[in-house]
Amino acid sequence: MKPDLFQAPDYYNLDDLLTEEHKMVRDAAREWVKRDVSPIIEQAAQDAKFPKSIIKGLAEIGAFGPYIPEEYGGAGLDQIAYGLIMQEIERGDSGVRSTASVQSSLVMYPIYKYGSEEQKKKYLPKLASGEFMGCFGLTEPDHGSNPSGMVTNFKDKGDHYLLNGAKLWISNSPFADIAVVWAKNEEGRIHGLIVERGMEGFSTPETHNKWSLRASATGELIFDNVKIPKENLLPNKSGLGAPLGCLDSARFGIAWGAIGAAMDCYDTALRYSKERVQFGKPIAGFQLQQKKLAEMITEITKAQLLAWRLGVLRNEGKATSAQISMAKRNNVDMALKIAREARQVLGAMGITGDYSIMRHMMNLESVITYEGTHDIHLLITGMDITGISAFS
Ligand code: TGC
Ligand code: FAD
Repeated sequence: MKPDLFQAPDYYNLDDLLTEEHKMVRDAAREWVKRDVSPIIEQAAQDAKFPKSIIKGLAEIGAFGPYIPEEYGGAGLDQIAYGLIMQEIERGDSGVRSTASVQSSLVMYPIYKYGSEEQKKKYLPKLASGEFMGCFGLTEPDHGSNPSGMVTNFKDKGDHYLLNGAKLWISNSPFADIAVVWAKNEEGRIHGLIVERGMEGFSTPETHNKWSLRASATGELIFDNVKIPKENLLPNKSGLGAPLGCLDSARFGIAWGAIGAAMDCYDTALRYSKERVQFGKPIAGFQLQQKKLAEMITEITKAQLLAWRLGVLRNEGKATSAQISMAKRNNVDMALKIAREARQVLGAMGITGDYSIMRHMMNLESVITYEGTHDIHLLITGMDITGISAFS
């Protein structure tokens, strides 16, 4: 891959809306991505290998539990700082951001929000430092968009629970030390359970042949009569609202992260178009290329404003799940469209691994599907504004 010359676009002076702490956190993440992610990420994606070497750096920039209080090892930051970290990481690669999203919002968040004090003390500091890595098991082979139909279940056996079932498409599963798993009890009520690697009957086969998120490890979670100690049940919330609450936090991070991928594609296309000469002048001088670039920066700016406002609402505890859905849907779609346009600006060079655009484009095909598909988020908005569910 060519040297990382990224310059962040800020067309509406959004930096003026950020605090000094926001900028400090953002710049540290940006610097780390340039130094430790950009030089290795293309090869990792080509090899379809999660680069474990980045775990330490992710912990150091506060990407594991940015908003978890410091007493549990988190960085104690606000939601905008969390969003900015996700933006910078995804500027490097969506798969790297996935690892951070899962660890923070889908593993640390449920333990922090729904866990006992003992669970918080036992797991959160180790997850924040990267000593433990986690994954989140909601999706099943036959239940993706409709998680309430899940069949993974546990039975009360007196001094322990017995867990059976399977989860599919689980980020980080092949190397995770713990899994937060959603399963039904004998009454059909959904609960979260902490499953630890090494428990008998628990396996995590890797899913291969992905053309997307190749630098992120994806796999299954298989439970064959796994004995779960009773103290591993998350005691403070049950029902589908518990996992969906975690998704709110992760989807918010994705709404910011997608901006990072879009900014990288735009910046790369802008630079290339000024350097590439055809018909005796830089292609940036042709109206058709300017249209592409002008529309990209317009869409990025709108997405930045949406994410920032959502961050303010989250900080005030006022953001609704439907508002988060709108931002996730809009910003990922925006980023994917920009990646496709930006790739064309580079002509043939755009399909090579010398530039990041094609990798972003393929990654975003997963991002538009996971954490609720593009269409599911539209239906969430539809339900919110009409009061009528069109899901079933
Ligand atoms: P529905 O009847 O609407 O709701 C059931 C209960 O949940 C409550 N609720 C929420 N609570 C918190 N946050 C939200 N976002 C919530 N949305 C709904 C709701 O109030 C209700 O509570 P209660 O007390 O009345 O029971 O549920 P439904 O079965 O009709 O489904 C609704 C639907 C389709 C929107 C939902 O299930 C959905 O979002 N489906 C998409 C599934 C999804 O996003 N899966 C993601 C898996 S994890 C993942 O992809 C990680 S990728 C990680 C990475 O690598 O970055
Ligand atoms: P389906 O639900 O089968 O949907 C197929 C199509 O039908 C979609 O276009 C969908 O929008 C549409 N559709 C479904 N229902 C309706 C409806 N009511 N109305 C209209 N259209 C509808 N899950 C986890 O639990 N943990 C993870 O860590 C995780 N990581 C992932 C990593 C990757 C790389 C990927 C690709 C997925 C990951 N997922 C994870 C799973 C992800 O959340 C699901 O893929 C997603 O929720 C969609 O489920 P599905 O793939 O089964 O699609």
